[in-house]
Amino acid sequence: MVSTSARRGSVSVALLISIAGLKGAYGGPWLEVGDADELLPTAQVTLGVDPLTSISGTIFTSLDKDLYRIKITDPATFSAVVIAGGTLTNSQLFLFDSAGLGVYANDDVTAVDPLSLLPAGHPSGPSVAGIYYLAISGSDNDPANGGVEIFTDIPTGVQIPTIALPLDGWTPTFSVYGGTYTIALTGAGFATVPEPSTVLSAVAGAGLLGCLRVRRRFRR
Ligand SMILES: [Ca+2]
Ligand SMILES: [Ca+2]
Ligand SMILES: [Ca+2]
Repeated sequence: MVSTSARRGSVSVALLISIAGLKGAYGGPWLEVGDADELLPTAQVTLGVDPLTSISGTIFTSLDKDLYRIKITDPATFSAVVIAGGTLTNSQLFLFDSAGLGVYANDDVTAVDPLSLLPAGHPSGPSVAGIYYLAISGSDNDPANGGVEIFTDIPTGVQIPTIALPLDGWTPTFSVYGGTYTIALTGAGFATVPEPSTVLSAVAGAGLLGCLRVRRRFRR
């Protein structure tokens, strides 16, 4: 005979496994779906349960740029870095606020490091939590407003905005760089979180399944 505490244990384990499964399905990385667009109204919206730990995708052609709608959950620890291993060898990262105004950007980390870093705790970094847009391109496709570049186009280190106008296009520069990338993130979340009812009903469904399994075992 199965004791009450053993039954409770089985149900708890079933629930924990269900919740862990849901987290795996929704939380963690975001993988580019098709090709992310490059302008605010059509930016790719990340969807999932926080935290958002990375974004992976591909710069398909010399003119491709990818713009993602994300959330910054903790401005103090927010950071974004293109990690080694992708085939996009000369990346650029740009962060915009919810209105499309430039926050900060980076082409290369150092003169000898072709990857890009938006560091945590930078004075020009984000100061409030909320919706932001994160863009990646191959050097030297740069974001612009009315054809004027939004950031200081310095080759290394953090770039700051030079105009307070929103992203409405990109410089028509032909980049020789393309390939796959992964941007590791801290302090970030998904732009859109699934309705709690969806998650709860999935958890409740899994929990009910666990209970039924226990009951079946109990009857044996
Ligand atoms: Ca792309
Ligand atoms: Ca794109
Ligand atoms: Ca640039």
